[in-house]
Amino acid sequence: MQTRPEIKRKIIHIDMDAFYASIEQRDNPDYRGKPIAVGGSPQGRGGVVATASYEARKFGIRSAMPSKKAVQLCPDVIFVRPRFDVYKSVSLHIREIFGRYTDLIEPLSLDEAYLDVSADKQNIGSAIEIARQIKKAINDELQLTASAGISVNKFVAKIASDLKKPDGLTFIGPSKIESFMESLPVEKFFGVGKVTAEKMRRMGLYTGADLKKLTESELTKHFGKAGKFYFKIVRGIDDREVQPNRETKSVGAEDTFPYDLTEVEEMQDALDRIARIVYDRLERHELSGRTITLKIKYHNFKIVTRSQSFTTSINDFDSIIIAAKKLLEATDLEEKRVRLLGISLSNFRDISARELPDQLRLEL
Ligand code: DCP
Ligand code: MG
Repeated sequence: MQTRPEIKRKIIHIDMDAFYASIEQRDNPDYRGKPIAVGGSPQGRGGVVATASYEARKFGIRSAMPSKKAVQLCPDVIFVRPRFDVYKSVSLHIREIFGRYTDLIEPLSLDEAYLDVSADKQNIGSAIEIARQIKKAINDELQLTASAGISVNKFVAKIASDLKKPDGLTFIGPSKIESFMESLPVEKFFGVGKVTAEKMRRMGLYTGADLKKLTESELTKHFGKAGKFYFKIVRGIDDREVQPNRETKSVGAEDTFPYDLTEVEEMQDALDRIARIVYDRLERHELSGRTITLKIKYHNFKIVTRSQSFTTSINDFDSIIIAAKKLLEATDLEEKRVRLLGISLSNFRDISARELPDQLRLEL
């Protein structure tokens, strides 16, 4: 049963701590207590780090950082090859644990999910107690730690789970939400990526309290549809329901041209515009994908798609445009007239261990 938004809900957001790295440290005693980076390579051949152990984070190593930089920060860092099949099975196990308390589970990635426990299966009633039990089960059954955020809506629960990592449990009750939102830096607001944050800073907007001074129409004027959301969220209002089975499969954008493109330079310019839209959407949805796909429709309506998969997920503009241009170069562009180009990202952190890294695929 889905609870109606106007009824006070109990939402838990669970996020595993240093997910890939903790699993590798659990399964290999040699890695325990040491700085490890999952993904990437010591030679720094263009690879990026998927995640780092907490020991490695002390040196400043972070997700999506080039391996080369990681080695500079910590020469002793140990690079570990990711084992997606293991991460996937741990993920299924934690979802099974969540399922003991509620069926309203919305996974965001392998290591993260929202739970609506307003009417929990065991009639425990207290969301804090349920979160405690979930954390204990994860610890007992998987020897891993998770952090939990508890509140009356998704937005606040998600921010809360990040506040006391690792092994944290943070409850933000209804009476504390507004002051909490006011003190929150704008970067933390859902959908505020680097570009929007910079724009906000230029406008003198640094915290929720600053955003709150603007009217709904002012916010919409400057930030479009997102402005409407900021207006509500800064007042602690987030009616988004926990949606079980909702899994975003891909995020992309495409463009049909007013005339067929024949010059490679024109196609590259078009890709640049499309990549910016894709980047913007990924940021807005806080997604990063391991597979990029280029779609080309020729003047005769024949469609070709080409994909490349990476060992770690990407979500930055440079990686998207570089990969898209490479895929375009790899197609036969001689004498081709192109009507449409599209770029999409898929295989979000979540999915498929089956894909081989750097594999090039041609589908006709
Ligand atoms: N991941 C990835 N590429 C990224 C970010 C993350 O492949 N750019 C993978 C590795 C992470 C997992 O997704 O282990 C979960 O991502 P989180 O952002 O939750 O990061 P961690 O769980 O590693 O650390 P934290 O304790 O901060 O949640
Ligand atoms: Mg995590």
